[in-house]
Amino acid sequence: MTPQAKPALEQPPIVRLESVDSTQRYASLLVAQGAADGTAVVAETQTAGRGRRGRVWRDTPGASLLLSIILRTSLPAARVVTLSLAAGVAVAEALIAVSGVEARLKWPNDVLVGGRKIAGVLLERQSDVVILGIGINVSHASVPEELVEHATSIAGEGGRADRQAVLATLLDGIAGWRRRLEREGFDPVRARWTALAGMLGRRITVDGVVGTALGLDGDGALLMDTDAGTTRILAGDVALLGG
Ligand code: BT5
Repeated sequence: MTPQAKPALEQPPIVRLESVDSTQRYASLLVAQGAADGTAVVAETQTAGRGRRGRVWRDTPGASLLLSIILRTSLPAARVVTLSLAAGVAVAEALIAVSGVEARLKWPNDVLVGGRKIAGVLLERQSDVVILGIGINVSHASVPEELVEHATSIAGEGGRADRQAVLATLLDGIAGWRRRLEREGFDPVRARWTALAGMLGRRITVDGVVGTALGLDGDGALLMDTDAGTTRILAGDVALLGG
């Protein structure tokens, strides 16, 4: 007789949907129904995918990885935003490990390959629960026609476009980085984020302010060297300038 396999640790549920307006909205309904910590909602397509600041996240059915994860975190409210940086790290690591593409991070929550966006992260809160939304462009069709200059996909970068493998690695990565954040604070995430950042030392503008990206402070804010000295950016949209 072969020895008994160890009982598998209980995995949080994954809810799989064909089409939904937004996995974020669907997840918020599950939160209201008491969904377990770590529950993930994964959809083949969204009819009203959300970006930040009221923007839209686009997809083509079956071509993208679209998910929301419910996190009942023990982090204090002021620290919750660091979860989106941890999620960016987990996305970049999954893309590098599974797909073999050179994923790099752009503050606050973009994942880029060769300067083009391959994935986005959206953190929303529902009272003390966090709903972390992630969209990853997997096959060529996932990139909207009008965004081809600014967006790319795993397949477009010649990577291994295996959605299930990326999803499994990503869910493990998020669970792991979330645990570290809760137990050890932001420093390990900040170190890994910095190592994967593709923008530090570059000239950038953030909502009209021009300067050089320096790094993250202990709260996850972006530090920027500007004419007025070191400036802390808490929220905004970064554009990389040439050079
Ligand atoms: C984000 O917003 O990058 C966060 C995107 C999160 C999407 C996921 S999908 C699963 C879950 N359910 C949801 O409803 N949302 C989450 P932001 O930084 O605001 O970027 C949005 C901008 O990226 C848009 O205004 C477009 O310019 C661009 N964009 C839209 N679709 C894109 C795509 N597929 N690939 C690359 N860029 C895209």
